[in-house]
Amino acid sequence: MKRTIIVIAASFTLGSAALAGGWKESDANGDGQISKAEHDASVTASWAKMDKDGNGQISATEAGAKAAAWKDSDSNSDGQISQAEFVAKKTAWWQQADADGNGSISQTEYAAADAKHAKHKG
Ligand SMILES: [Ca+2]
Ligand SMILES: [Ca+2]
Ligand SMILES: [Ca+2]
Repeated sequence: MKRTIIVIAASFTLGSAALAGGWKESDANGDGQISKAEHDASVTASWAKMDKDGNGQISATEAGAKAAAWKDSDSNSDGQISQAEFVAKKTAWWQQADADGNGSISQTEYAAADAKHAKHKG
C-alpha cells in the first residue's frame, strides 16, 4: 500500500496541481504548446493510471498523495473521482489557463495559471 502511494506521488512530481501529467507529458508533439486535444489525452491517461482496480472511479486510496488536492474535483461528493469529474475539473482549468483563447496553452500561459493557482491555495 505504502509503495503504491509513493509511486503515484513520484509520477506527479513533474506536474503541478493543475496539469494532470506535467508539461512534458502533456505536450505530446513537443511544440511548446498544449492543445486541448493533447490536454484531454493526457488527462485521460493520467486518470486511467490512477484507477488501479479499474472500477471507473478513483478512491482516496488510489489518489494517494493527491487525495486532498482532488477533493474539490469530487463534484457529487461521493468520495470517488469519476473520469467525467476529473476531466471536467481539468478542462475548466485548461480553459482558464488559455488566456489568449487561441486553443492551446503556451509555457507562459501555463506558468501564469500555475502561479495564480498557487496563490489561491496559499
Ligand atoms: Ca478505482
Ligand atoms: Ca464523485
Ligand atoms: Ca493560448
